[in-house]
Amino acid sequence: MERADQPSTRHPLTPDAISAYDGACHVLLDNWTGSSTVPSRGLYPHQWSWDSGFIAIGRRHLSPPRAQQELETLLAAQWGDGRIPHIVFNPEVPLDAYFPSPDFWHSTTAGRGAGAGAPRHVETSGIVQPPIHALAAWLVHRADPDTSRRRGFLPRVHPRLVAWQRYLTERRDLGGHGLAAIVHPWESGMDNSPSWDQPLAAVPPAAPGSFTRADLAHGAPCDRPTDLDYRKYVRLALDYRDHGYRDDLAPHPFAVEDPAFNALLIASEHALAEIAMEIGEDPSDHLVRAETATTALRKRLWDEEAGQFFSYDVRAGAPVRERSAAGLIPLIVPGLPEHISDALIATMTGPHFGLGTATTLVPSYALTGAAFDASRYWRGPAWFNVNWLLERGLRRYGAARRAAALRAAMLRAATDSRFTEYVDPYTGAARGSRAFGWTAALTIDLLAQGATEGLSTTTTEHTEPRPHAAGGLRDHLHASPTARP
Ligand code: 9WN
Repeated sequence: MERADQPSTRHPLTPDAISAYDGACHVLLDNWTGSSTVPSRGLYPHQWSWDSGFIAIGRRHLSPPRAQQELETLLAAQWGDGRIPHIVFNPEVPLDAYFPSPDFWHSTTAGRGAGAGAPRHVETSGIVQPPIHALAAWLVHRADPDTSRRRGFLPRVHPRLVAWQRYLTERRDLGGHGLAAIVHPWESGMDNSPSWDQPLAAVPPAAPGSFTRADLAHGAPCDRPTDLDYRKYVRLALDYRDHGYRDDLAPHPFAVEDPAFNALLIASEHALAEIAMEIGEDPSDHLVRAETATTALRKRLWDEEAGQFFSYDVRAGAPVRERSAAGLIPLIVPGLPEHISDALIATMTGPHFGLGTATTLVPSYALTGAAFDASRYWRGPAWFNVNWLLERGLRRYGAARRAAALRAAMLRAATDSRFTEYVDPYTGAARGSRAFGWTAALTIDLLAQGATEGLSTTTTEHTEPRPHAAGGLRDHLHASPTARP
Protein backbone atom coordinates (compact mmCIF):
# COMPACT_ATOMS: atom_id res chain seq x y z
CA MET A 1 0.00 0.00 0.00
CA GLU A 2 1.20 3.49 -0.84
CA ARG A 3 1.68 5.65 2.20
CA ALA A 4 -0.41 8.81 1.94
CA ASP A 5 2.43 11.16 2.86
CA GLN A 6 4.79 9.87 0.23
CA PRO A 7 4.63 10.86 -3.40
CA SER A 8 4.22 7.92 -5.73
CA THR A 9 7.40 7.29 -7.67
CA ARG A 10 6.60 3.69 -8.53
CA HIS A 11 6.24 2.36 -12.00
CA PRO A 12 5.03 -1.01 -13.17
CA LEU A 13 7.81 -3.56 -13.45
CA THR A 14 8.34 -5.25 -16.77
CA PRO A 15 7.79 -9.03 -17.20
CA ASP A 16 11.59 -9.44 -17.37
CA ALA A 17 11.99 -7.67 -14.05
CA ILE A 18 9.33 -9.85 -12.46
CA SER A 19 11.04 -12.98 -13.72
CA ALA A 20 14.42 -11.72 -12.44
CA TYR A 21 12.84 -11.02 -9.09
CA ASP A 22 11.25 -14.47 -8.85
CA GLY A 23 14.50 -16.21 -9.80
CA ALA A 24 16.52 -14.17 -7.32
CA CYS A 25 14.01 -14.85 -4.54
CA HIS A 26 14.31 -18.59 -5.14
CA VAL A 27 18.08 -18.42 -4.80
CA LEU A 28 17.84 -16.51 -1.52
CA LEU A 29 15.25 -18.95 -0.21
CA ASP A 30 17.32 -21.97 -1.16
CA ASN A 31 20.56 -20.55 0.26
CA TRP A 32 19.07 -19.47 3.61
CA THR A 33 20.21 -21.72 6.46
CA GLY A 34 17.92 -20.41 9.19
CA SER A 35 20.31 -17.75 10.49
CA SER A 36 22.36 -16.64 7.46
CA THR A 37 22.86 -17.29 3.75
CA VAL A 38 25.45 -19.51 2.06
CA PRO A 39 27.10 -18.08 -1.07
CA SER A 40 26.31 -21.34 -2.83
CA ARG A 41 25.11 -24.75 -1.67
CA GLY A 42 27.93 -26.68 -3.35
CA LEU A 43 31.20 -24.77 -3.46
CA TYR A 44 30.67 -22.44 -0.46
CA PRO A 45 28.50 -24.13 2.17
CA HIS A 46 29.28 -21.82 5.13
CA GLN A 47 28.80 -18.11 5.92
CA TRP A 48 31.26 -15.74 4.25
CA SER A 49 31.86 -12.26 5.57
CA TRP A 50 31.59 -9.88 2.61
CA ASP A 51 29.07 -12.14 0.89
CA SER A 52 26.78 -11.65 3.89
CA GLY A 53 27.16 -7.87 3.57
CA PHE A 54 26.06 -7.91 -0.08
CA ILE A 55 23.36 -10.47 0.63
CA ALA A 56 21.90 -8.36 3.46
CA ILE A 57 21.81 -5.38 1.09
CA GLY A 58 19.55 -7.34 -1.27
CA ARG A 59 17.57 -9.19 1.36
CA ARG A 60 16.59 -5.91 3.07
CA HIS A 61 14.01 -5.41 0.32
CA LEU A 62 12.36 -8.75 1.07
CA SER A 63 12.69 -9.25 4.79
CA PRO A 64 14.42 -6.53 6.84
CA PRO A 65 14.48 -8.78 9.94
CA ARG A 66 16.30 -11.53 8.05
CA ALA A 67 18.73 -9.01 6.60
CA GLN A 68 19.45 -7.82 10.13
CA GLN A 69 19.85 -11.42 11.28
CA GLU A 70 22.30 -12.13 8.46
CA LEU A 71 24.61 -9.40 9.78
CA GLU A 72 24.06 -10.22 13.43
CA THR A 73 24.90 -13.90 12.89
CA LEU A 74 28.19 -12.82 11.38
CA LEU A 75 28.87 -10.30 14.15
CA ALA A 76 28.24 -12.98 16.78
CA ALA A 77 31.43 -14.65 15.52
CA GLN A 78 33.52 -11.48 15.92
CA TRP A 79 36.84 -11.93 17.71
CA GLY A 80 37.90 -10.07 20.86
CA ASP A 81 40.36 -7.93 18.89
CA GLY A 82 37.50 -6.75 16.68
CA ARG A 83 38.17 -8.82 13.56
CA ILE A 84 35.23 -10.29 11.69
CA PRO A 85 36.39 -13.66 10.37
CA HIS A 86 36.04 -14.31 6.67
CA ILE A 87 34.22 -17.63 7.21
CA VAL A 88 31.86 -18.68 9.99
CA PHE A 89 31.62 -22.46 9.80
CA ASN A 90 28.38 -24.36 10.00
CA PRO A 91 29.03 -27.33 12.32
CA GLU A 92 26.48 -29.43 10.46
CA VAL A 93 28.48 -29.36 7.23
CA PRO A 94 31.00 -32.23 6.83
CA LEU A 95 34.65 -31.21 7.21
CA ASP A 96 35.57 -32.30 3.70
CA ALA A 97 32.89 -30.15 2.05
CA TYR A 98 35.18 -27.11 1.96
CA PHE A 99 38.91 -26.61 2.30
CA PRO A 100 40.36 -25.08 4.48
CA SER A 101 37.93 -26.44 7.09
CA PRO A 102 37.74 -25.74 10.85
CA ASP A 103 40.37 -28.40 11.59
CA PHE A 104 42.82 -26.31 9.53
CA TRP A 105 42.13 -22.91 11.12
CA HIS A 106 41.77 -24.14 14.72
CA SER A 107 40.26 -20.80 15.66
CA THR A 108 38.90 -21.94 19.02
CA THR A 109 42.36 -23.03 20.14
CA ALA A 110 45.01 -21.18 18.12
CA GLY A 111 43.00 -17.95 18.11
CA ARG A 112 41.87 -18.07 21.73
CA GLY A 113 44.88 -16.21 23.17
CA ALA A 114 44.37 -12.79 24.74
CA GLY A 115 45.91 -11.08 21.71
CA ALA A 116 43.25 -12.21 19.26
CA GLY A 117 40.34 -13.52 21.35
CA ALA A 118 38.53 -15.88 18.96
CA PRO A 119 35.10 -16.90 20.24
CA ARG A 120 34.72 -20.22 22.04
CA HIS A 121 31.28 -21.17 20.76
CA VAL A 122 31.85 -21.14 17.01
CA GLU A 123 34.57 -22.22 14.57
CA THR A 124 35.75 -19.58 12.13
CA SER A 125 38.66 -18.82 9.82
CA GLY A 126 41.33 -16.45 11.17
CA ILE A 127 41.59 -13.99 8.28
CA VAL A 128 39.16 -11.25 7.21
CA GLN A 129 37.42 -9.88 4.11
CA PRO A 130 36.63 -6.34 2.88
CA PRO A 131 34.70 -4.24 5.42
CA ILE A 132 31.38 -3.68 3.72
CA HIS A 133 29.49 -4.35 6.94
CA ALA A 134 28.77 -0.89 8.35
CA LEU A 135 27.58 0.23 4.92
CA ALA A 136 25.37 -2.87 4.74
CA ALA A 137 23.99 -2.24 8.24
CA TRP A 138 23.11 1.33 7.34
CA LEU A 139 21.39 0.31 4.10
CA VAL A 140 19.49 -2.45 5.91
CA HIS A 141 18.29 0.08 8.48
CA ARG A 142 17.17 2.48 5.78
CA ALA A 143 15.03 -0.14 4.07
CA ASP A 144 12.71 -0.23 7.08
CA PRO A 145 13.70 2.25 9.81
CA ASP A 146 10.62 1.52 11.93
CA THR A 147 11.34 -2.19 12.26
CA SER A 148 15.02 -1.46 12.74
CA ARG A 149 14.30 0.99 15.60
CA ARG A 150 11.77 -1.28 17.20
CA ARG A 151 14.27 -4.14 17.23
CA GLY A 152 17.13 -1.90 18.44
CA PHE A 153 19.21 -3.03 15.46
CA LEU A 154 21.62 -0.12 15.09
CA PRO A 155 22.39 0.46 18.80
CA ARG A 156 23.25 -3.26 19.02
CA VAL A 157 25.52 -3.46 15.98
CA HIS A 158 27.19 -0.04 16.20
CA PRO A 159 29.80 -0.91 18.89
CA ARG A 160 30.72 -4.13 17.09
CA LEU A 161 31.10 -2.36 13.77
CA VAL A 162 33.27 0.31 15.40
CA ALA A 163 35.50 -2.40 16.92
CA TRP A 164 35.81 -4.03 13.49
CA GLN A 165 36.85 -0.80 11.78
CA ARG A 166 39.34 -0.04 14.61
CA TYR A 167 40.88 -3.50 14.28
CA LEU A 168 41.61 -2.68 10.65
CA THR A 169 42.85 0.87 11.11
CA GLU A 170 44.94 0.13 14.18
CA ARG A 171 46.24 -3.44 14.04
CA ARG A 172 46.35 -3.70 10.26
CA ASP A 173 48.09 -0.42 9.43
CA LEU A 174 51.23 -2.42 8.67
CA GLY A 175 52.63 0.21 6.32
CA GLY A 176 52.18 3.01 8.87
CA HIS A 177 50.48 5.36 6.40
CA GLY A 178 46.89 5.21 7.62
CA LEU A 179 45.66 2.38 5.37
CA ALA A 180 44.69 -1.18 6.29
CA ALA A 181 46.85 -3.96 4.83
CA ILE A 182 45.58 -7.38 3.85
CA VAL A 183 47.82 -10.27 4.87
CA HIS A 184 46.41 -12.96 2.60
CA PRO A 185 45.01 -12.81 -0.97
CA TRP A 186 41.71 -14.26 0.30
CA GLU A 187 41.33 -11.14 2.46
CA SER A 188 40.82 -9.03 -0.64
CA GLY A 189 37.85 -11.18 -1.70
CA MET A 190 39.53 -11.14 -5.14
CA ASP A 191 41.67 -14.14 -4.33
CA ASN A 192 43.54 -14.83 -7.53
CA SER A 193 43.92 -11.30 -8.86
CA PRO A 194 47.12 -10.66 -10.86
CA SER A 195 47.78 -7.90 -8.31
CA TRP A 196 48.86 -10.59 -5.87
CA ASP A 197 51.35 -12.32 -8.21
CA GLN A 198 54.23 -10.01 -7.36
CA PRO A 199 53.67 -9.87 -3.58
CA LEU A 200 53.21 -13.67 -3.54
CA ALA A 201 56.41 -14.31 -5.51
CA ALA A 202 58.58 -14.47 -2.38
CA VAL A 203 56.14 -16.58 -0.34
CA PRO A 204 57.35 -20.19 -0.03
CA PRO A 205 54.58 -22.66 -1.00
CA ALA A 206 53.33 -25.38 1.35
CA ALA A 207 54.53 -28.87 0.44
CA PRO A 208 52.72 -30.44 -2.50
CA GLY A 209 50.22 -33.06 -1.38
CA SER A 210 50.04 -31.66 2.18
CA PHE A 211 46.32 -30.82 1.76
CA THR A 212 43.36 -31.72 -0.44
CA ARG A 213 41.49 -29.03 -2.32
CA ALA A 214 37.69 -29.29 -2.26
CA ASP A 215 37.02 -26.58 -4.85
CA LEU A 216 38.07 -28.70 -7.83
CA ALA A 217 35.15 -31.02 -7.20
CA HIS A 218 32.83 -28.12 -8.04
CA GLY A 219 34.58 -26.08 -10.72
CA ALA A 220 36.67 -26.54 -13.82
CA PRO A 221 40.39 -26.46 -12.88
CA CYS A 222 41.01 -23.94 -15.68
CA ASP A 223 38.59 -21.51 -13.96
CA ARG A 224 40.14 -21.91 -10.50
CA PRO A 225 43.46 -20.79 -8.96
CA THR A 226 46.43 -23.04 -9.73
CA ASP A 227 47.85 -25.59 -7.27
CA LEU A 228 50.94 -23.44 -6.77
CA ASP A 229 48.73 -20.48 -5.77
CA TYR A 230 46.83 -22.72 -3.35
CA ARG A 231 50.06 -23.93 -1.78
CA LYS A 232 51.01 -20.32 -1.12
CA TYR A 233 47.57 -19.51 0.30
CA VAL A 234 47.94 -22.47 2.65
CA ARG A 235 51.43 -21.49 3.76
CA LEU A 236 50.37 -17.91 4.59
CA ALA A 237 47.35 -19.07 6.59
CA LEU A 238 49.37 -21.69 8.51
CA ASP A 239 52.07 -19.17 9.45
CA TYR A 240 49.44 -16.73 10.70
CA ARG A 241 47.72 -19.50 12.69
CA ASP A 242 51.00 -20.63 14.20
CA HIS A 243 51.49 -17.09 15.53
CA GLY A 244 48.11 -17.22 17.26
CA TYR A 245 46.65 -14.90 14.57
CA ARG A 246 48.45 -12.06 16.36
CA ASP A 247 49.22 -9.18 14.04
CA ASP A 248 51.95 -7.93 16.38
CA LEU A 249 53.74 -11.31 16.27
CA ALA A 250 53.03 -12.76 12.81
CA PRO A 251 55.70 -12.05 10.18
CA HIS A 252 53.11 -11.24 7.48
CA PRO A 253 55.33 -11.91 4.43
CA PHE A 254 52.35 -10.83 2.31
CA ALA A 255 51.19 -7.33 3.30
CA VAL A 256 49.36 -5.26 0.71
CA GLU A 257 47.28 -2.09 0.79
CA ASP A 258 44.39 -2.75 -1.56
CA PRO A 259 42.33 0.17 -2.94
CA ALA A 260 39.00 -1.70 -2.91
CA PHE A 261 39.44 -2.91 0.65
CA ASN A 262 40.33 0.60 1.82
CA ALA A 263 37.54 2.22 -0.22
CA LEU A 264 35.03 -0.01 1.56
CA LEU A 265 36.65 0.87 4.88
CA ILE A 266 36.09 4.55 4.10
CA ALA A 267 32.53 4.06 2.82
CA SER A 268 31.79 2.12 6.01
CA GLU A 269 33.27 4.88 8.18
CA HIS A 270 30.85 7.31 6.48
CA ALA A 271 28.05 4.83 7.17
CA LEU A 272 29.13 4.72 10.83
CA ALA A 273 28.74 8.50 10.96
CA GLU A 274 25.16 8.12 9.69
CA ILE A 275 24.50 5.34 12.19
CA ALA A 276 25.95 7.43 15.04
CA MET A 277 23.63 10.32 14.18
CA GLU A 278 20.63 7.99 13.96
CA ILE A 279 21.30 6.61 17.45
CA GLY A 280 22.04 10.03 18.95
CA GLU A 281 25.82 9.83 19.09
CA ASP A 282 28.42 12.27 17.84
CA PRO A 283 29.47 11.41 14.27
CA SER A 284 32.53 13.67 14.14
CA ASP A 285 35.15 11.04 14.98
CA HIS A 286 33.88 8.86 12.11
CA LEU A 287 33.94 11.78 9.71
CA VAL A 288 37.49 12.76 10.67
CA ARG A 289 38.65 9.16 10.28
CA ALA A 290 36.97 8.88 6.88
CA GLU A 291 38.65 12.04 5.68
CA THR A 292 42.08 11.02 6.98
CA ALA A 293 41.82 7.63 5.29
CA THR A 294 40.67 9.24 2.03
CA THR A 295 43.75 11.47 2.04
CA ALA A 296 45.96 8.43 2.69
CA LEU A 297 44.27 6.49 -0.11
CA ARG A 298 44.93 9.30 -2.57
CA LYS A 299 48.50 9.92 -1.46
CA ARG A 300 49.56 6.34 -1.36
CA LEU A 301 47.52 4.47 -4.01
CA TRP A 302 46.42 6.96 -6.68
CA ASP A 303 48.35 6.86 -9.97
CA GLU A 304 47.66 9.97 -12.01
CA GLU A 305 49.26 8.68 -15.17
CA ALA A 306 47.39 5.37 -15.10
CA GLY A 307 44.09 7.04 -14.21
CA GLN A 308 43.34 4.52 -11.48
CA PHE A 309 44.43 3.34 -8.04
CA PHE A 310 47.04 0.61 -7.63
CA SER A 311 47.73 -1.71 -4.70
CA TYR A 312 50.85 -1.06 -2.64
CA ASP A 313 53.16 -3.91 -1.66
CA VAL A 314 54.24 -2.99 1.88
CA ARG A 315 57.06 -5.58 1.97
CA ALA A 316 58.58 -4.50 -1.34
CA GLY A 317 57.89 -0.81 -0.62
CA ALA A 318 56.43 -0.31 -4.10
CA PRO A 319 53.11 -0.07 -5.93
CA VAL A 320 51.82 -3.11 -7.83
CA ARG A 321 51.15 -1.69 -11.27
CA GLU A 322 48.48 -4.21 -12.30
CA ARG A 323 45.17 -2.88 -13.56
CA SER A 324 42.66 -4.66 -11.37
CA ALA A 325 39.05 -3.50 -11.06
CA ALA A 326 39.92 -3.03 -7.37
CA GLY A 327 41.64 0.16 -8.54
CA LEU A 328 38.33 1.60 -9.79
CA ILE A 329 36.27 0.82 -6.69
CA PRO A 330 37.33 4.00 -4.82
CA LEU A 331 34.68 5.62 -7.02
CA ILE A 332 32.32 4.74 -4.15
CA VAL A 333 34.25 7.07 -1.81
CA PRO A 334 32.51 10.41 -1.22
CA GLY A 335 34.32 13.67 -1.89
CA LEU A 336 36.88 12.66 -4.50
CA PRO A 337 38.19 15.61 -6.51
CA GLU A 338 36.74 15.84 -10.00
CA HIS A 339 40.00 15.02 -11.75
CA ILE A 340 40.10 11.65 -9.97
CA SER A 341 36.46 10.68 -10.48
CA ASP A 342 36.64 11.75 -14.13
CA ALA A 343 39.81 9.75 -14.66
CA LEU A 344 38.32 6.64 -13.03
CA ILE A 345 35.27 6.81 -15.27
CA ALA A 346 37.48 7.36 -18.33
CA THR A 347 39.61 4.34 -17.41
CA MET A 348 36.55 2.19 -16.81
CA THR A 349 35.07 3.10 -20.18
CA GLY A 350 38.38 3.26 -22.12
CA PRO A 351 40.31 0.41 -23.74
CA HIS A 352 41.56 -1.15 -20.51
CA PHE A 353 38.17 -2.12 -19.08
CA GLY A 354 36.03 -1.49 -22.17
CA LEU A 355 32.74 -0.72 -20.41
CA GLY A 356 30.13 0.20 -22.99
CA THR A 357 32.27 -0.81 -25.97
CA ALA A 358 34.10 -4.14 -25.64
CA THR A 359 32.16 -5.21 -22.53
CA THR A 360 28.81 -4.55 -20.86
CA LEU A 361 30.11 -5.35 -17.36
CA VAL A 362 33.45 -4.25 -15.94
CA PRO A 363 35.97 -7.12 -15.97
CA SER A 364 37.88 -7.93 -12.79
CA TYR A 365 41.19 -7.25 -14.52
CA ALA A 366 42.06 -5.14 -17.56
CA LEU A 367 41.36 -6.66 -20.97
CA THR A 368 44.72 -5.23 -21.98
CA GLY A 369 46.65 -6.72 -19.03
CA ALA A 370 49.33 -9.35 -19.67
CA ALA A 371 47.69 -11.76 -17.19
CA PHE A 372 44.14 -11.33 -18.55
CA ASP A 373 42.16 -14.57 -18.71
CA ALA A 374 38.43 -14.42 -19.48
CA SER A 375 37.65 -17.50 -17.36
CA ARG A 376 40.08 -17.74 -14.50
CA TYR A 377 39.13 -16.63 -11.03
CA TRP A 378 39.51 -12.85 -10.61
CA ARG A 379 41.89 -12.61 -13.58
CA GLY A 380 39.36 -11.22 -16.04
CA PRO A 381 35.78 -12.41 -15.53
CA ALA A 382 33.14 -9.90 -14.44
CA TRP A 383 31.69 -10.16 -10.94
CA PHE A 384 28.35 -8.81 -9.81
CA ASN A 385 29.48 -7.33 -6.51
CA VAL A 386 32.26 -5.37 -8.18
CA ASN A 387 29.86 -4.05 -10.80
CA TRP A 388 27.25 -3.19 -8.16
CA LEU A 389 29.85 -1.05 -6.36
CA LEU A 390 30.89 0.62 -9.61
CA GLU A 391 27.26 1.33 -10.53
CA ARG A 392 26.93 3.17 -7.20
CA GLY A 393 30.13 5.05 -7.92
CA LEU A 394 28.96 6.09 -11.39
CA ARG A 395 25.73 7.46 -9.89
CA ARG A 396 27.63 9.23 -7.16
CA TYR A 397 29.83 11.04 -9.65
CA GLY A 398 27.20 12.11 -12.15
CA ALA A 399 27.46 9.41 -14.84
CA ALA A 400 23.73 8.64 -14.77
CA ARG A 401 23.37 7.14 -18.22
CA ARG A 402 26.38 4.88 -17.82
CA ALA A 403 25.08 3.75 -14.44
CA ALA A 404 21.68 2.93 -15.92
CA ALA A 405 23.25 0.98 -18.79
CA LEU A 406 25.42 -0.95 -16.34
CA ARG A 407 22.41 -1.70 -14.15
CA ALA A 408 20.44 -3.01 -17.14
CA ALA A 409 23.39 -5.14 -18.27
CA MET A 410 23.80 -6.63 -14.79
CA LEU A 411 20.13 -7.53 -14.59
CA ARG A 412 20.31 -9.22 -17.97
CA ALA A 413 23.52 -11.11 -17.20
CA ALA A 414 22.29 -12.23 -13.78
CA THR A 415 19.01 -13.60 -15.14
CA ASP A 416 20.46 -15.16 -18.31
CA SER A 417 23.18 -16.90 -16.30
CA ARG A 418 20.81 -18.17 -13.57
CA PHE A 419 22.50 -15.95 -10.98
CA THR A 420 25.94 -17.28 -11.61
CA GLU A 421 29.01 -16.37 -9.55
CA TYR A 422 30.75 -14.54 -12.43
CA VAL A 423 30.64 -14.24 -16.20
CA ASP A 424 32.98 -14.10 -19.16
CA PRO A 425 33.29 -10.35 -19.71
CA TYR A 426 33.07 -10.63 -23.50
CA THR A 427 30.33 -13.19 -23.99
CA GLY A 428 28.44 -13.08 -20.69
CA ALA A 429 28.78 -16.89 -20.47
CA ALA A 430 28.16 -18.20 -16.95
CA ARG A 431 31.19 -19.24 -14.89
CA GLY A 432 31.65 -20.61 -11.38
CA SER A 433 28.73 -21.60 -9.15
CA ARG A 434 25.13 -21.07 -10.25
CA ALA A 435 22.48 -19.79 -7.81
CA PHE A 436 25.07 -17.58 -6.15
CA GLY A 437 23.93 -15.57 -3.14
CA TRP A 438 25.21 -12.06 -3.81
CA THR A 439 24.32 -12.22 -7.52
CA ALA A 440 20.70 -12.88 -6.55
CA ALA A 441 20.67 -10.36 -3.71
CA LEU A 442 22.20 -7.54 -5.72
CA THR A 443 19.76 -8.24 -8.55
CA ILE A 444 16.98 -7.53 -6.07
CA ASP A 445 18.71 -4.36 -4.94
CA LEU A 446 18.98 -3.15 -8.52
CA LEU A 447 15.33 -4.01 -9.12
CA ALA A 448 14.30 -2.08 -6.01
CA GLN A 449 16.16 0.90 -7.36
CA GLY A 450 14.34 0.38 -10.64
CA ALA A 451 10.98 0.13 -8.87
CA THR A 452 11.33 3.73 -7.72
CA GLU A 453 12.56 4.82 -11.12
CA GLY A 454 10.52 2.66 -13.47
CA LEU A 455 13.68 0.78 -14.56
CA SER A 456 14.21 3.58 -17.05
CA THR A 457 17.51 4.37 -18.69
CA THR A 458 17.91 7.61 -16.80
CA THR A 459 18.25 8.09 -13.10
CA THR A 460 18.90 10.84 -10.65
CA GLU A 461 22.28 11.01 -9.00
CA HIS A 462 23.00 10.05 -5.42
CA THR A 463 19.76 8.08 -5.34
CA GLU A 464 19.37 5.39 -2.75
CA PRO A 465 16.19 3.41 -3.03
CA ARG A 466 13.94 5.29 -0.63
CA PRO A 467 12.70 3.55 2.47
CA HIS A 468 9.38 2.76 0.83
CA ALA A 469 11.02 1.27 -2.25
CA ALA A 470 11.19 -2.09 -0.55
CA GLY A 471 7.51 -2.06 0.19
CA GLY A 472 7.01 -0.76 -3.33
CA LEU A 473 8.82 -3.71 -4.82
CA ARG A 474 6.91 -6.14 -2.62
CA ASP A 475 3.65 -4.45 -3.54
CA HIS A 476 4.41 -4.73 -7.23
CA LEU A 477 5.10 -8.38 -6.83
CA HIS A 478 2.61 -9.35 -4.17
CA ALA A 479 1.21 -12.04 -6.44
CA SER A 480 4.60 -13.72 -6.70
CA PRO A 481 4.76 -17.11 -4.96
CA THR A 482 8.22 -16.32 -3.64
CA ALA A 483 7.69 -12.82 -2.31
CA ARG A 484 8.64 -13.57 1.29
CA PRO A 485 12.16 -15.03 1.51
C1 9WN B 1 37.95 -18.08 -0.27
C2 9WN B 1 32.60 -16.98 -1.08
C3 9WN B 1 33.99 -16.49 -1.45
C4 9WN B 1 34.00 -15.01 -1.83
C5 9WN B 1 35.34 -14.60 -2.43
C6 9WN B 1 35.69 -15.55 -3.57
C7 9WN B 1 35.73 -16.98 -3.06
C8 9WN B 1 36.93 -18.35 -1.37
C9 9WN B 1 37.40 -19.49 -2.25
O1 9WN B 1 34.45 -17.31 -2.52
O2 9WN B 1 36.75 -17.13 -2.10
O3 9WN B 1 37.45 -17.12 0.61
O4 9WN B 1 37.39 -20.63 -1.75
O5 9WN B 1 37.80 -19.28 -3.38
O6 9WN B 1 36.90 -15.20 -4.14
O7 9WN B 1 35.25 -13.27 -2.89
O8 9WN B 1 33.75 -14.23 -0.71
O9 9WN B 1 31.70 -16.63 -2.07
